Amino acid sequence: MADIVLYGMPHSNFVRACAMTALEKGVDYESALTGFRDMRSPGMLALSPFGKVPVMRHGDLVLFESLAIMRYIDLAFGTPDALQPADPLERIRMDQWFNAVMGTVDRHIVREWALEVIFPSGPDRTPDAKRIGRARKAAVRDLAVLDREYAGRTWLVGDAISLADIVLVCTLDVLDLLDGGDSLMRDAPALSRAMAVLRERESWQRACAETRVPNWSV
Ligand SMILES: N[C@@H](CCC(=O)N[C@@H](CS)C(=O)NCC(=O)O)C(=O)O
Repeated sequence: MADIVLYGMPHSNFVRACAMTALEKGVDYESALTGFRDMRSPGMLALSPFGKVPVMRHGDLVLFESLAIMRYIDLAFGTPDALQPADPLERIRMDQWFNAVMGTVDRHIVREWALEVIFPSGPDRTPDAKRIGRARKAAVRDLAVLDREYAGRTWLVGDAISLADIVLVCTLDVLDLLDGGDSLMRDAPALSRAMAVLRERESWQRACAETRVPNWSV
């Protein structure tokens, strides 16, 4: 029997971030992958009252919100807190960057750009080009910020991989699926180098293999 169950859509950047965290910690997880339609089912709402994924179950414990899940996995398995800086101030900086990825980078790249392509809001169900244009411009600014932060370093915070790097690589990977998205990374050499290091990790490669879907039209 697997150690934990992870619920979520296979292509969700946050679900993948939880899967990658589990793989970093050597945790055996079962994927209870679900589609958009199942998200509001009574069974899912009982686990996740806001109707969002990821959700994690470990025995009787059920958690929603990626940061809580990833922190829990990091605390409960293997060497506790190995994916978070030991220094308290550095740990606060990790939270800062995690929340910036969750609230800003994800909003521009995933919510306002990728989801506009998948669920077009324009007339005749075509993507709203203006909305996408604004999101793209905002994403360029976000990448410039991240590029400055990674300059001369491998990890966003401290001297080892942390939960902030993990959520970031899972979020920026969405760019590869967007028309013209991958070219944005060309102007961000330090960020590109850091993402390449993360993509070499076995945890990344296995998380992708276990969570990638061939197209997004679920
Ligand atoms: N802050 C939440 C965000 C979760 C979230 O937005 N998940 C998306 C999938 S990536 C979702 O459930 N979307 C469905 C919806 O909002 O109805 C977390 O970290 O778990």
